[in-house]
Amino acid sequence: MSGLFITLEGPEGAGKSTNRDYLAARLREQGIEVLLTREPGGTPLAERIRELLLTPSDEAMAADTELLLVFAARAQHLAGVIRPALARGCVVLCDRFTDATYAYQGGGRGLSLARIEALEQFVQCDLRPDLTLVFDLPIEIGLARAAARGRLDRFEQEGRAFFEAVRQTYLQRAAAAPGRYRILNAAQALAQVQMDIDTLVPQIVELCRG
Ligand code: Z5A
Repeated sequence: MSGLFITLEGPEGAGKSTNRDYLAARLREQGIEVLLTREPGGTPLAERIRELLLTPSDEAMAADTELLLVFAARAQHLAGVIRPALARGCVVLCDRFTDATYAYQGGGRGLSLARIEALEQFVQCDLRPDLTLVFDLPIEIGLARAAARGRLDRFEQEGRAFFEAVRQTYLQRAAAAPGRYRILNAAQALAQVQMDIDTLVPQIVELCRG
């Protein structure tokens, strides 16, 4: 038995966490076993790495350090949570995964795609998401939502060009592999975004049962 690996991606404040919970509820109504998780994080050790990544510090973090920490957390998460859940036949709904590395460390920081691809292969072997939902919105709207929450984390302190590169990287990756990605307009009212998710639920149920 093997489960289904679904990732939710997008810039800050796009509604990934909110809609991950919503999608989980819709799938559970169909009798599907769902595991919710997030990156960076998802296990106690990976959550400690998340703290290192998100907490602003006087010592600037080198871009390569950031990349390696992201993949170190991912290796732990895969071993401890994602692979076991998929092996049990669960649908894993993961708030961010390696597309975020391409978007933030590749697009945002300008690290080479070849380096990210090499680490992706090393850490994940052949595991890739079955489906990726990209919650897309103009960065000003997302940053305003994130700012309304209070103190900004280390990434949220970046400038506009960084977030525009993040957004464009997501859109380019989705355009290059339309079979795996679904783009949702996350600038709409939440109720409308969730109606769009509702239209995806039958496809996801079919993938689970197929
Ligand atoms: N990162 C990385 O660099 N490389 C990697 O490989 C990975 C991650 C995996 C942590 O991610 C950081 O790690 C991230 C990239 C980096 N950058 N940052 N910061 P995170 O997922 O924890 O952080 P985030 O993207 O900032 O999460 P977020 O701001 O919580 O966004 P969200 O989950 O997409 O949104 P939300 O919490 O569901 O909603 C935010 C607010 O907007 C909330 O008050 C909602 O009620 C509201 N909301 C949501 N949807 C709507 C709509 N449609 N209308 C109005 N209001 C809405």
